[in-house]
Amino acid sequence: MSILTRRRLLRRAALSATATAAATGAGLAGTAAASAALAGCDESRDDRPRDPRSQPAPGGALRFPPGFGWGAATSAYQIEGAAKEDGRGESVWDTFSRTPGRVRNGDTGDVAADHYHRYVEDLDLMRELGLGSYRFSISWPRVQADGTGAPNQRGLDFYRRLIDGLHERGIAPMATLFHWDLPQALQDRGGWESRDVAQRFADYADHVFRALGDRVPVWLTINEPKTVVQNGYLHGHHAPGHRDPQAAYLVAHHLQLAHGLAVRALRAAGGDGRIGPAFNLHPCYPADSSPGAAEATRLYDGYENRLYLDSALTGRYPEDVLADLGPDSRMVRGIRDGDLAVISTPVDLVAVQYYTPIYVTAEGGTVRRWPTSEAEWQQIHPDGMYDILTRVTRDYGPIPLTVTENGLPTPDTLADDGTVDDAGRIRFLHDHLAAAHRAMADGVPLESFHVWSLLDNFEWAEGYDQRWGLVYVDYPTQRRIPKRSAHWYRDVIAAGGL
Ligand code: IFM
Repeated sequence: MSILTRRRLLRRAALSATATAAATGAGLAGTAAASAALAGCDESRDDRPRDPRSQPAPGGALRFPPGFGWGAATSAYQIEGAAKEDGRGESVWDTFSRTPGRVRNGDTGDVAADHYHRYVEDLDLMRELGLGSYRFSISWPRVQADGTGAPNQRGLDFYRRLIDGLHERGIAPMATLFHWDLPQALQDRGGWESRDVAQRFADYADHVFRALGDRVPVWLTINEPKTVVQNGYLHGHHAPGHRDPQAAYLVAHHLQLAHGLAVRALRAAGGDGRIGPAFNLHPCYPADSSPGAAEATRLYDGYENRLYLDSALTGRYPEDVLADLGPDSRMVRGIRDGDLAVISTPVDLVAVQYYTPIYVTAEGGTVRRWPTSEAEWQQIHPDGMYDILTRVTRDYGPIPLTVTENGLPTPDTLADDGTVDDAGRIRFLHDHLAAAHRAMADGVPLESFHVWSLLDNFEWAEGYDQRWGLVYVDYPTQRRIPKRSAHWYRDVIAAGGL
């Protein structure tokens, strides 16, 4: 592995997230105090320079097309709780979060936002928001406790009830098959370092498609393979907590292979569901105008973006990344004839998750250009949304895109009057939606946008400290309280734009 790669691996900021807690059973319509707070807010927490006259207010000039999918997203381990119920098996995140020192405050997803028991209330919240699309994930260990064999009907039944509840409320389900909660039993057999796990994933996907395929119009295969690779296997901040670059890129290949096998499983199962990958993409910019920075940025982009996009959409791994890894790397040695054809099985759409840009120095390190959110890895740069969306369309053609995650953690607190004023989130979402709108005006076939996240939740290694939700969760009581941003987003949806 090259020096540049090594340095990059060492300096790469950790991508990890948050969640927190608290709130009320009152729906959006019922939270008059929160609505009243819409009138006057303190934006001082958002420290970016801005024109003080530019208050984001829905109903302005930026209209999205009729039928645009206004959505919000969650994932199973981050919200469901019910860790030991109805036959659910252990996942790598159960193991990891229960290991002392791995997660802030020793938090676990055992209870999380208790969505498993409160999903009806959460469905009603979604309806009150006016969501047209809800992106959630299916917990593999709920469906197959040990990751293999006959499916657990009680696990599938939960998702059937959730999906039926979405349809009853006019909300389109978008289901992710894997959002990091690998069954621990499969980890014990090598996890994603084992090629066999890709086949196990295809079998699991097949069970899910046969049970739920008639009711889910859009499937996503693997959430952010890059985060599993980087956080799970390079930096060790996420489950399974390894720090092994050689293993990391073999894992990347197996995750991509698993994606392709799942796409094929959906085609084999029949039906008219659409499917695609879910990539967190980072626009990479040179930190200065030197040729060295340009060159280093190109390779950085290869590891961040092209490794996943190129293999899934063109059937080739980027030559510069393969050369940097070297022919003796475990990944390169692990690629077999026919793998790239599987990985690049045609998909129906690509899900883009955008949070932050990356600025790369000639030495292959990174620098900050913009203020960060509470997540120190996240620089706030809405133009990056435009850049990454237009780049995917330019480089890979007019395949339909969906933004399946965009958001930030803000220091939300529940005020005495029962409101949560997250003005920074409103500004952030306004500016990123405006950038997405601009990309659409320039030809990007973007069909939907999902805020991360619907609810405050378990933000992985950050536990419940960071709050990413439109809806505040008061963890001691599990009350849901729509934040000011939830009211704002409801109005955006109702207006069809900004
Ligand atoms: O919370 C995570 C999510 O699980 C995957 N994408 C990034 C989010 C924020 O860190």
